[in-house]
Amino acid sequence: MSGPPVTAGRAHRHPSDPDGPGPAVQRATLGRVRARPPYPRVRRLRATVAASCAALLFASGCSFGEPEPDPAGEPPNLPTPSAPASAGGAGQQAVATVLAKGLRVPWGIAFLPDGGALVTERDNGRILQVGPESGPDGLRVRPVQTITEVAAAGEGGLLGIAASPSYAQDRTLFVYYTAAQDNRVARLQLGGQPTPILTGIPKANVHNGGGLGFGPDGQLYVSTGDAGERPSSQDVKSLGGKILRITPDGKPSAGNPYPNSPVWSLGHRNVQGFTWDAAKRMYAVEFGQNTWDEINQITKGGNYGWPEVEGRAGDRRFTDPITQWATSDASCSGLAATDRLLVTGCLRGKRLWVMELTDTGTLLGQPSELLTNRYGRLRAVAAAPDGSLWVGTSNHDGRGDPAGDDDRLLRVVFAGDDGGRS
Ligand SMILES: [Ca+2]
Repeated sequence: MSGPPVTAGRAHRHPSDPDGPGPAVQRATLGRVRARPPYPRVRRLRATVAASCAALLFASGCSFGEPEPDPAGEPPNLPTPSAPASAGGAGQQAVATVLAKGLRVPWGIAFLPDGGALVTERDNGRILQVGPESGPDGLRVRPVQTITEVAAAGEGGLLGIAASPSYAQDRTLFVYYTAAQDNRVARLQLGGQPTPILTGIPKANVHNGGGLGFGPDGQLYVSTGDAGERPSSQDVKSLGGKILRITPDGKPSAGNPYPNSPVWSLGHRNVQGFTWDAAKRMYAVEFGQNTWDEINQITKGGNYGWPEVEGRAGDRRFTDPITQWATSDASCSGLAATDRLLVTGCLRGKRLWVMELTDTGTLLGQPSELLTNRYGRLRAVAAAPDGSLWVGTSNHDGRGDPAGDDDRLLRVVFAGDDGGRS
């Protein structure tokens, strides 16, 4: 089937962007990127010059992008594009296509071996299966389970979701949610009851953390917030304001920095997103108070300063962020890595920030922004098995200005200037 009629840049323009970029393309600045094997078209990106040197041509997303070949997993089964999916010409390109519409505060995304994904909805506690089959509006969206223990309020609700690294065999999922008394992590198989494996994470109307994901070491990482109790972030005995590392049974992982403790790093205010790069370095995005939002490289036992400091402090007791933004430009939630790029989705900033990593895990050049004000508030960001990024809007979260088809799931593909020809 074909995608909807293409009026690029209009049909999906967010109301907050009445005088946004022209109908076809949006220009943004991004590091020069090129495709390289084994992903001959767009999958792997490699920086060749500093991040601020090249213009990136951004095509808005009303047509459906052609799925890219994927040696590692099945790509989404998207409709055939009815028009070129990306703007032509020289220079680097990123293309956004709308994968799904009509969601409500999509928060976590976990890809499954069949190329589809499970997506949590924060406020109604539902788990949606998105794809791999397509429907009239993109990928088919089907509610598959509601977590009835979820007590959604404020920033709390059904938050992160992670699939077991051996999901194809064990069909096991992990979810992070706000319950009546706490935030907790539970294990479940679809259709079954969730079994809590880690409870007692502080909850509040704000700063509930919620990130969940398996690291390259096979351990389950959990990011929490201070739940408004600032001192908890520096208290090793509290689960608040931490990144935790546990086994799939909820026990502290072997090799954690504190004996019999799930704490992996501390001094966090509110971390909702984290990821690992190709060199297995961990990064997390952090909401600041009212000055600096941070990207931190996370190390075992690292202390990231909250509430003593915010942003770069040069205080030897604490680890400084690798980059920071004013909260008005950022307030970012999801974080994903694709090859050398680190991408975070921002709520108040209504954009993606794209960072290019060096071999040592520092930033090359300055972060670049994409999609600014185009889709409203952005939250979930996840790297799909086909090398694209999935991005969820968050315009129904009570702080946004929803468009008729919000919330949306987007697919973002970065392409080199030799994309499709190398
Ligand atoms: Ca900090």
